[in-house]
Formats: sequence, C-alpha cells, structure tokens
Amino acid sequence: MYKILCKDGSAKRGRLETVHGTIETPVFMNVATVGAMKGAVSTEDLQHLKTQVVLSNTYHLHVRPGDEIVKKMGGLHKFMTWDKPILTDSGGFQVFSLAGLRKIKEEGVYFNSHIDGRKIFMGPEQSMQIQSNIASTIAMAFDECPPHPATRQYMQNSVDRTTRWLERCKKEMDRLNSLDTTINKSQLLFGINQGGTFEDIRVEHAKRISELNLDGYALGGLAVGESHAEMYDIIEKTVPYLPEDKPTYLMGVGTPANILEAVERGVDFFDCVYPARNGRHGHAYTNHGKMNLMNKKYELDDRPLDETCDCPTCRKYSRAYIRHLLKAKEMLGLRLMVTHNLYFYNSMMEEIRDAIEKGCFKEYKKKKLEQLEEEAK
Ligand code: PRF
Ligand code: ZN
Repeated sequence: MYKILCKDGSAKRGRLETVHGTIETPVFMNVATVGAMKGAVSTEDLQHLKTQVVLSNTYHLHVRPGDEIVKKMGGLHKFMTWDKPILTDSGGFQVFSLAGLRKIKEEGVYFNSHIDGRKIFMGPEQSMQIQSNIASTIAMAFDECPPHPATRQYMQNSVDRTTRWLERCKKEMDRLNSLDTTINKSQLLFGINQGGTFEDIRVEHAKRISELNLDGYALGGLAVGESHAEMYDIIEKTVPYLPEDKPTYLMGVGTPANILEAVERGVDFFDCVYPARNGRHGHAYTNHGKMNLMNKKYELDDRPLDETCDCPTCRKYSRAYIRHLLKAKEMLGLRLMVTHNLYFYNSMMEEIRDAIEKGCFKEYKKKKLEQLEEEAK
C-alpha cells in the first residue's frame, strides 16, 4: 500500500495507495476541521490548489452535526463532496485543547462540549466508531497529547495508557471494518507516538507501537511549546525506531521551515492551520519572504502577491485590491489569501518531492530557507 519510490539521505519520496486514490508523499494535508476549509474555500477550489488530502476532526463532527448524521448522508466524502483522501484526527488532541473541564480515566475522557457544554465521553472505541461513521480514508488512534512541560512520571503513565488505548483502537477498527453496515471497510489506522521531549520514553514507545503492524505512524505531542531545536532532535531520534516501510506523520506542524527540517529527518505527512490562519490575518507566504498585506506600502501595488506564483489568486488579483478587501473585511479578501497560501504550501511539497527524486533535497532546502527569510518588498 505504501511504497518508498526513492530516498535522498533520510528524506523519503513515497506513495500511499488508498481506496480514495493515491497520495504522493511528502504531503501537506489541508485542514478542514468541520468538513469545510476556513476562508470560504470550496472543494471545487481545492481541485485547483494541488490539494491531495483534507484533514477533518472526529471531535468537531461528533459535536456538530453528529457523526450519525454524516453517516446517514453517506459519509464525509459524499457530505462535503470531496472524493480524494480524508484523514480524521481522533479527537484526543481537540478534547485536550478545546473542551471544558475534563477527566482522564483508563476507559477514556469525560468532558464538556465547547458548543453547548453537554457532557460527552470519548474513549478509543467511541473515537473509532465516530471515525468509521465519518468514513474517512485514514483514522487516527485515540491518544493523550500531554501538556508541555510534564513530569517524567506523568509522561510515562500517559504514554502507557496511550499504548493500551492504541491496542483497543486496533481491535475496534478491525471489528468495524468487518461489518456490513460500515461505509469504508478499508479504513486505515495510524498509531500515534508520544513521550514529549523524553527521548527514551519516545523510543521505547516507538518500538512498542511498531509491533502492531499499523498502516502508518504519527509523531504527536510536538509543537506544543518546546523549542524547534528540541522538536527536530526528538524527530531525529524517534523516526529510526518507527517502521520505515510505513508513512510517518508529524501532527500539527508547521511552518515551511519546520516541514523542510522534518522531511530531511524522514517525515512524510504534515498538517497545519498556518496557511489558512495567516491568510485570514493578512499574511501571505511568498518565494521572497512573508508579506503583510495590511502594510500601507501595498496601497497602490498592482503586482500579484507573488510574481512567481500561478495560483488562481495571483493570476488575476493585485496586492492593492486584496489589501482593500482585507481592510473592508470582505470575505473575498480572506478567500483569495487562503487560496494563495494553501497553493504555496502544496507547491512547496511538490518541489520537495521533485528535489528528493533528483537527489538534490539538501540544495533545495537551503535555497528555500533563504527565500523564506527574505524581506518581502
Ligand atoms: N495528538 C493528536 N492530534 C494532534 C496532536 C497530538 O499529539 C498534535 C500535537 N502537535 C496535533 N494534533 N491526536
Ligand atoms: Zn498565488
């Protein structure tokens, strides 16, 4: 199912075949938390943005509209009209970052909905059932993303529980995939490695979950407050203990520079809200540095956001016009910005794949990092 096409150092150029089509890796997944992209970007738009995979959330879709409704509507692919791969995050992370008062027990997590405050319980079985109802291509295991910093004792207990939860996830997923009523009986399961910045806990956990023969492995619990240097170090120390013949996913990361560093250390999958969030705040990524469109110097600038970009925004619209839209708080301004930023990220991944194939990833990375640090004019 997953094949490494070639390697350049530790960087992998791979391909994951799924029931919803092929994913060329390294890949950046475009975040559609509630089954919609932020910035009023439609699935029709995504067809023109080199998007391969969208990422949605178990927790959000369970709270609203409810995964039973998504199932009755034929699954999330049909519901949102997107026929390419969808990855769903398990809810673990969102419960910890969004929900109100919560209690972690061996059986799962009790928490209050961030929408209406009602009491909800989610454990490994519930998370798998919800993801099966949503019928995503790839389901994530239900984990705890421990806070940073955490004590060694807290981390060890949490990671041990996450391992037991993973075993329960796998069992439940196997059961669900064998039911006649299941929409996607080929749903894949990725396990999640945790352990914060404790290298030995990370490595031990990586070894343990590698034995479960899952479809892919994620690094969770990173980009939660540790330094970039610590994050890169943990990736470098842990990835060698995850199966090389399975895809590796760095959850919730990150800046273009973070992605380049992680690809160099063997990571294949990424997701992050930055391109959408920064776009909505008037920040555009370009091949000549990051640009703040609110700046007065763009008031009469008739150039596209990035003169080297051929995204739908840059083909038609000027900086001055987009600046005006953002100032006037027009939805179209957000849409044009998010469109460009997603295209920038997805194009960078395409460049990364090309560079690995040509055996010049190191040179590409150096050049790209220089471009990213330029002062936008
Ligand atoms: N676990 C899950 N989702 C996540 C994370 C995690 O640790 C992170 C951490 N960066 C982002 N999304 N399930
Ligand atoms: Zn553009």
